[in-house]
Amino acid sequence: MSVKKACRGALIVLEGCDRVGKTTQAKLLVESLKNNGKPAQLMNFPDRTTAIGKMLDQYLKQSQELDDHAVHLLFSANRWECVSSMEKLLQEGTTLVVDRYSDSGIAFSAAKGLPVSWCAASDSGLPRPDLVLFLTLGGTELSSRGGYGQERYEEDSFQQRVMRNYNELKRDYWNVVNADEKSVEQLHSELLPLVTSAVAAAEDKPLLTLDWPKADNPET
Ligand code: FDM
Ligand code: MG
Repeated sequence: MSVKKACRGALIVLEGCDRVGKTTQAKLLVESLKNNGKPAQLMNFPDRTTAIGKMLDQYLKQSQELDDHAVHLLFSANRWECVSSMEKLLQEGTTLVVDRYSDSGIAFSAAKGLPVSWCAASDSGLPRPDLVLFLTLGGTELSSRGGYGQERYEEDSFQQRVMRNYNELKRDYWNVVNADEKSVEQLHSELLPLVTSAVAAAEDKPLLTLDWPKADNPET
C-alpha cells in the first residue's frame, strides 16, 4: 500500500508601498485559507521580535543610525534566521502568507542608492516565493491614505523611488494587483483565488530558491 506524501504548503508574499493594505490583506488571506481547511500562517518582515529585528525596529523608529549597507544586511539576516522554521512549516504542508520579503529588501535599499545587484546578493538562496502579490496604488490615492507615521522611509518621494525599483524586480511568479478604489473586501475577493490556485499548484512542486542575480542579467 502506498502512503501519499504530504503536500507542501506555498510561500505567498505580499509586496507594495506603505499603506497599500498588505498587512490587512495578509491577515484575511490566512483566515480564508484556514476556513477552507488549508493550514496557513502569517509572517512578516522585518520580524521585529528577534535580536536582529530589535535593531531594525530601533533603526526604523529613527532612534538609531546605521550605515545603509549594514542595515541592508541586517534585513537580509532577519530573513535568513527564519529560513529553517519557514522550510519546516512549508514541508509540513503549512502555507505561509508573508507581509514583505526579499523584494522589499532590494527595492528599499536600492532607493537609498545601493546597487540592485549588491542588494540582491545577500538574499540569493532564500526560499523562492510561489507567488508575489504586488499591490499598487495610483500616486494621488497613496498620498490621500491617512498620514504616515514617524518611521523612516515614510515619505512620498522615497516611496516613489521604491515603486520604480519594484517595477524592475518583477518576475514571472508576480501578480500585479491594482488596489485603487477597492474596499478591503473587494481586494480580498480578488486576491483569494490567486492564492488558492498558487497553493494548489505548489502542492507537488519542489520549493525553489531565489536565484539573484537574475539569470537574464547581462552582468552574470
Ligand atoms: N524594509 C522592509 C526594508 O527596508 N527592507 C526589508 O528587507 C524589509 C523587509 O521596513 F518601510 C522596510 C519597509 C518598511 C519598513 O516595514 C517596515 P513595515 O511593513 O511597515 O513594518
Ligand atoms: Mg509600514
